[in-house]
Amino acid sequence: MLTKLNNLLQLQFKKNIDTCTNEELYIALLMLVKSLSNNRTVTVTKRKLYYISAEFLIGKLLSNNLINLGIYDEINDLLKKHGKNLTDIEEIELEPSLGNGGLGRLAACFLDSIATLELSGDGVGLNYHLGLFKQKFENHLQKETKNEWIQNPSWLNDTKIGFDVQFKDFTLHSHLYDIDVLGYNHGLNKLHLFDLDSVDENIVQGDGISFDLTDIKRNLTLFLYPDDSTREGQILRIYQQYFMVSNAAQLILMEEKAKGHDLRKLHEYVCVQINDTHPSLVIPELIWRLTNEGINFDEAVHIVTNTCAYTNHTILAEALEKWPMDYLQQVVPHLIPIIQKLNDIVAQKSDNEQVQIIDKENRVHMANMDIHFGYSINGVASLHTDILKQSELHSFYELYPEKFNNKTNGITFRRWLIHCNHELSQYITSLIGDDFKQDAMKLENLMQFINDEKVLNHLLQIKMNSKKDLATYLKHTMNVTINPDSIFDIQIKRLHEYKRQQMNLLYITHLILRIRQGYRPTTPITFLFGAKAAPAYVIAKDIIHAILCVQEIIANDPVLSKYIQVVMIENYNVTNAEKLIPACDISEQISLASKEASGTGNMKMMLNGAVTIGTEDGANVEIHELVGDDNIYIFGESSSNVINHYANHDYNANAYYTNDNEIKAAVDFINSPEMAAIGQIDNLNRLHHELCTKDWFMTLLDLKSYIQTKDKAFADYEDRLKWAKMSLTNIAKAGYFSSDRTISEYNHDIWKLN
Ligand code: GL4
Repeated sequence: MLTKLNNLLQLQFKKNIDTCTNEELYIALLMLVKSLSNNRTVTVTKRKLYYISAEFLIGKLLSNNLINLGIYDEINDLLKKHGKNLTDIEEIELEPSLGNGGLGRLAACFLDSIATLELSGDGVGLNYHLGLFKQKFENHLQKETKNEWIQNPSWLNDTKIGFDVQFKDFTLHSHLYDIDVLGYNHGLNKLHLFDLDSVDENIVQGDGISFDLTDIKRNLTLFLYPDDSTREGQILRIYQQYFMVSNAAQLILMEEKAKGHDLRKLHEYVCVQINDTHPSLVIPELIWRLTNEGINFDEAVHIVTNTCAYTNHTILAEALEKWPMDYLQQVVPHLIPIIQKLNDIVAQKSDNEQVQIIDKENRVHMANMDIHFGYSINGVASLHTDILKQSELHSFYELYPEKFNNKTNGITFRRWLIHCNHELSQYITSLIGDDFKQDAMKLENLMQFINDEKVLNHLLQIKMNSKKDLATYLKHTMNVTINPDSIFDIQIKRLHEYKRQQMNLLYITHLILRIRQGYRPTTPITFLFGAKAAPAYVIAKDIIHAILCVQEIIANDPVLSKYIQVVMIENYNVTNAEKLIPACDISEQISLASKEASGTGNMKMMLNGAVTIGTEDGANVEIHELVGDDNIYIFGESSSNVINHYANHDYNANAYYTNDNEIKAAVDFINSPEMAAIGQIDNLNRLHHELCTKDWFMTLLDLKSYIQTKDKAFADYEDRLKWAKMSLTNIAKAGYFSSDRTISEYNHDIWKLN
């Protein structure tokens, strides 16, 4: 390996491993990985999957690729011998933030597992020139700046392939870049990212994120999810979505023709997974293209319906896309007659308004089209799927019970254990061997050590080391100092009211008031938050503002700061998630029951030995079942009660606020003079008003039981051995959440690739 590396360094830079810089070494390692992946053969199965997604939150690729090639340790040792450090070299790589959160990260974990299980399945998406915005804090407010990630050289391979994509006013020629997806020890697939040469990063104003929304030729693949609060913004999204799916359809048909397959049997050879509704236009697009190939409409509909499958990731109405017909008319008029015919087919089947594709306001419901003209619809955790069947999509379930199925999400253990927590992974190997790397259920074997004090103490020591590593990292990147001897209570996820970061904040304001009355936590607590708020989501940004103000109040107070600290991590992303997750003691999963479809951060933290405090929501329900009552902190109203509150309109935030002094005091802290002295009173007032008048996601409903449960968790933490047992149990039971399990289920029930 040393010779190979030195040869590359010699060829590129006329240097060797001892004389090169870290930048040069990074490039040489990238080239080494690429040449080793070239030695693998692309996986082939009878049927091929195309996983179409607007997001692939792949994270940095160097270390993961080294792991999956089986050469991580060898390279690591080799570098050490020559005075280099892989961690420093990893810093050279910029993170491709081509996703928003869980949905995009799930797609990335899935690609890893699809390749590892040696299934033929490629990802198809867009090559956004700028990733999800970079978050900065200025005056306790979130500021968004552009997030560049494409380096030269990069993991992108220029395929020189491109297709004409026809829009109403012009035709654009795409340009396809591929990223190799390496499975663990074997398997090679592709992530296809379509781009447009005329896109121009210079149209972005300053270092911000605004640009001319109407200049499609120059903005089409510039940003993921451009602001859609205006008509122009929404139309740009339709342009992006159509560009993505038209390219996908053309790629599929090109590959099928090259294989000599009969397009009338497309469904026997191809499966398209529609990840959320962004790729839904692939249905009319494929029908259009098949009819252009001489296949009649009804047969084309039959073929496409047996090719496409849809995953629903949320019951939040805001995420279920409905495009006004006149917007579609402006971008893709050639698809309108097809969508209308599909709508007619549905109207003949049922007169129930809820299941129509085109509604009375002439809007096209993308999810409805997916369910009628796809052969499978799945939810992403068992509770979520039940809610889809019983309430959200009940009318569809009555029509097509056989199409509905559950696929509880999973995470790749290569990235979320082996890569991000080397010490824990090696220790597990020393205890139970390394079979768990292939078969995650083997982690159960750790349960034999549940009463072994030596093992339990060792686990506590590993956690302490990860906390120290995080402290060093935060010192280095943000210049903040945190105390590894404190309890690390971590909430990391997109900022959204349903996820209830504001409830965590209210626990903290409540605690501030208690400490001022003389209460003293036994062990200090560090509350860590990581979250980006959508740039147009006002209340979410107010919540960030309030957290940052509380952070400062505590830091400036000599008494409070002895016992508690709040740190809002700037620019939460995959890279810093990899540092935060191993260091977590308490994993905050406190969404309003019924609203978090699954969550995957909950799985990552469990796998790394954190104990969850959570509501019975999403995959928390399954975590609870696996670890049992004694190894998780569950609180709050059940999803069925919450659903009833919405149905009956009987939740009254103001009653909770006025009738309970503790709640009132915690909420009133938000716009207190003390907070106003640091922050912006308008923002603080707005948040305060929202909480005690509307509180759409029922924070105050669960606040009391949250406070009690959290107090209990902090008290339990004092019994270190008891805590270590809980931690061990969580690790041991996490095997179910391997994305290898999830993908085997998708393959067995939906894709049937081999
Ligand atoms: C999400 C859900 O909110 C999240 O619970 C789930 O884990 C994820 C992947 O299935 O999908 N839905 C949307 S939209 N964004 C998400 O992160």
